[in-house]
Amino acid sequence: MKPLSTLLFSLVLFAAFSLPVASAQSSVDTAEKWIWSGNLGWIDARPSAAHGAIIGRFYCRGNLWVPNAGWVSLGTGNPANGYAYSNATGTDFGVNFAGYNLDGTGRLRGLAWAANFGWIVFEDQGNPRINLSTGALSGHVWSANTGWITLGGFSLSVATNFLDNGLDTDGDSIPDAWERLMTGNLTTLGANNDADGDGVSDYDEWLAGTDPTDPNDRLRIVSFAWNAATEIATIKFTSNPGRLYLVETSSTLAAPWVDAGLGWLPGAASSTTTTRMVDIDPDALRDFFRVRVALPLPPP
Ligand SMILES: [Ca+2]
Ligand SMILES: [Ca+2]
Ligand SMILES: [Ca+2]
Ligand SMILES: [Ca+2]
Repeated sequence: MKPLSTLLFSLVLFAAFSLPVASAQSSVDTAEKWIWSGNLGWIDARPSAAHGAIIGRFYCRGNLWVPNAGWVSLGTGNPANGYAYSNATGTDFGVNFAGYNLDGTGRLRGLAWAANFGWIVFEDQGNPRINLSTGALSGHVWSANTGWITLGGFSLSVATNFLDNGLDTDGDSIPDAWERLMTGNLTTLGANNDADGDGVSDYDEWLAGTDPTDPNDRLRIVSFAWNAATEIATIKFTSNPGRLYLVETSSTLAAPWVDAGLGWLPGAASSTTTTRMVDIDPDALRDFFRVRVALPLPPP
């Protein structure tokens, strides 16, 4: 029988050189995939399509590769509550997409695990974040053993091409994470359901980021006013900082709808409504307005 120390050494070697379990395709761009650590050097966020990082709309998974120090896991890919890692136990750890900053960037918060140098903390001081227009990551994360690690900001950068929606085990096209977050189960919401009876399907409420259990929350224009002298209209609509909106106009409800001039814009941070001003065509007998919504960085 081998002495215990030899067995332990073998196990450590095995852990250091074994590939982690492959998951879905990495979301990280093949060219913009580099993270910098003063002590570790360049870190590869997409060492391969199968083993690279997957940045999620709810939680992250996949891995980073440190040439000098091995694999870093962004999470188990299966948070216990279905939508966010608790980071309270060693089996329920990972990096979550945790809301939005005032500048509209998405917040990455939680714990990543490096087999060879321990926990990496995604926290408020370093403010690791995602630009929802470009997918670029920025900010810093902290490792007690190796110091600050920088996401972007140097000669090379790291960006995600999409935000992963995670599992859809019941096949209704509504991410299971959102179903569990909103209702605690997978059965209340369904592709052709309207659980709260507000006239907007559960699936469309997912796209709009509105509450599928609240009949008073749906995508709608809340108020509209216009100034005849300045020919400017003020339009206010329900919004979510995690969605993009396009105000469109038409002179007749039957005509093609066109961009009212603002382009796609994010929902206001820390608010359930967005207010914008648009020019009115002074020659038109009438103008109609509508608001469209889309998910930023949609999965391929
Ligand atoms: Ca589902
Ligand atoms: Ca469902
Ligand atoms: Ca509804
Ligand atoms: Ca609703």
